[in-house]
Amino acid sequence: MTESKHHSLTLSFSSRAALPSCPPLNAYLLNLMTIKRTNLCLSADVTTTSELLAIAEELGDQICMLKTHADIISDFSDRTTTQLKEIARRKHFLIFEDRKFADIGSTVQKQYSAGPQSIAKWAELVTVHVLPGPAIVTALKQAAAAAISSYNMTVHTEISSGPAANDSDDSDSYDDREDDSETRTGSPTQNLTTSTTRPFTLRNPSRSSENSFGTPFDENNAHHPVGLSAHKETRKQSIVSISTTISTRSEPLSPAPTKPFFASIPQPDSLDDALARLGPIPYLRSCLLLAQMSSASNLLTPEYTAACVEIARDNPDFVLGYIAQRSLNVNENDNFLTLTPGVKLLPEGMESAGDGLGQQYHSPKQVVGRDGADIIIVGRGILEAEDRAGLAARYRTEAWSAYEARVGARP
Ligand code: BMP
Repeated sequence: MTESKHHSLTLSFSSRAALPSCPPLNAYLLNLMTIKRTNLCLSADVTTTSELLAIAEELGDQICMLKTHADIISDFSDRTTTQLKEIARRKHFLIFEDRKFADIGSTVQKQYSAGPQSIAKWAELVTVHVLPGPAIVTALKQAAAAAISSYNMTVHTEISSGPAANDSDDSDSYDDREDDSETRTGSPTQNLTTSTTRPFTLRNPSRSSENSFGTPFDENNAHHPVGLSAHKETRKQSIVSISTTISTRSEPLSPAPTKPFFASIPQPDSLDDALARLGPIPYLRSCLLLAQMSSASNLLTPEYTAACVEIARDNPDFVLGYIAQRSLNVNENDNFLTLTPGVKLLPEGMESAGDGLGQQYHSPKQVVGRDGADIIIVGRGILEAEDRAGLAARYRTEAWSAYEARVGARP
């Protein structure tokens, strides 16, 4: 009797995105992959900002994700991430910092959000070892929420000035003063007793309102233009009340996508049209649990992997999936993504290969078709090639064909 396959192995990426329980970043990524027809993640293991940006620019159209190791970039700075994000926005790929957090909750929060890398600011995804226990995930989730609320906000400030509503304790209305001749600077909600003959004008209202809070009004001095007192005795008293309102409103720079946002466009007119409908990369954060490693004789035992799966199931709103060598979706509700490193185009008939440093490689067809990977992670197979774009295209085609064959999609 043949064992039936888990639905995540047979459903298309867009159908998985449309499942009601699929979190927004997962759904966005699955739809992005569908639109761009790529399940290739480039492992951009380069050591300078210029190399990183050049490779992102050159290969950005071919990938769904770019993986970084920020700590190997010798001139890493804010400029690195600002420019990388600009390329990611233009070429539509997620950024994934392969940080492999493995410390106590309090420390990983700082490693994630602070320091020269400030990863939470720029990487949609990070990798996590669950060795310290489940709190590493909940701590990062908390820090991610804090980062989203502090960085994904734009603050609109509106400043308005005008006569205060209850400014009627004098027979001289605001309009009545049209013939006043002094130019005055008001301060917020202050009653100015003046005796002037010139129109009352609020000079540079925005500056005034920003700067004058907390500045006590000195009736005899600061706001009285030179010569004002000379008129005091000759003109009637009038009360001027200026009210300055400063209101601020915060709203997300990038709102979370609402679902289902792809179901309605199964046959978009063009790539650009489909990407435009999908919308910009949402300001969301998730992590990937290192459940299995590609290196020979690693110590991630099956029990350890099973514990990872439990932690993922407890945090589906923050765990996008696994770094693993095969799909770990077993339960009915499992819809985690499987990202597999250790991938190389192998000569016909060759089952596996290594790099002499413990890395073990399998082909895109093996990992996607046979083992259920959703995304292949490829570094040196592309980076060390003469023709990087050509090799990226080959990895992309092989992995995408293996996916289509797996889900029974028409090419
Ligand atoms: P390459 O394709 O050049 O072997 O690079 C693989 C990349 O994936 C490296 O950046 C490595 O850190 C990462 N990686 C891996 O190889 N195996 C794992 O189990 C987990 C990883 O993150």
